[in-house]
Amino acid sequence: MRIRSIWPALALCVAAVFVTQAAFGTEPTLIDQVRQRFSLSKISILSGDVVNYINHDDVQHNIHIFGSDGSDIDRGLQNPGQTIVQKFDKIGEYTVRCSIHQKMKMKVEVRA
Ligand SMILES: [Cu+2]
Repeated sequence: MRIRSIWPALALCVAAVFVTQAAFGTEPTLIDQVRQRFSLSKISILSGDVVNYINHDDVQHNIHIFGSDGSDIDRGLQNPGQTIVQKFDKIGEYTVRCSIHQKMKMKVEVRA
């Protein structure tokens, strides 16, 4: 009797995981900052998707995003070990740069 009563609780847990995944959508895209480079030079994501920029270097970086629509988002200084979580809502082409290291550059295509 006792063992049987655990199944409804387990089913609820599994259901909760699925509901949580549906609420938060897809997993974030991970971009590593290593040896003063972005791990990918170009990505294509859907509007509303999230990109996590993870600083694996022992120096500060910066995430500065320039949109083809003229938008300009500067996320400020990023310390070693710090992750910057950036959501891309608007469809378009973006260039992501580090204002400290000029060679750090990547493209983000955001589509519907
Ligand atoms: Cu940098």
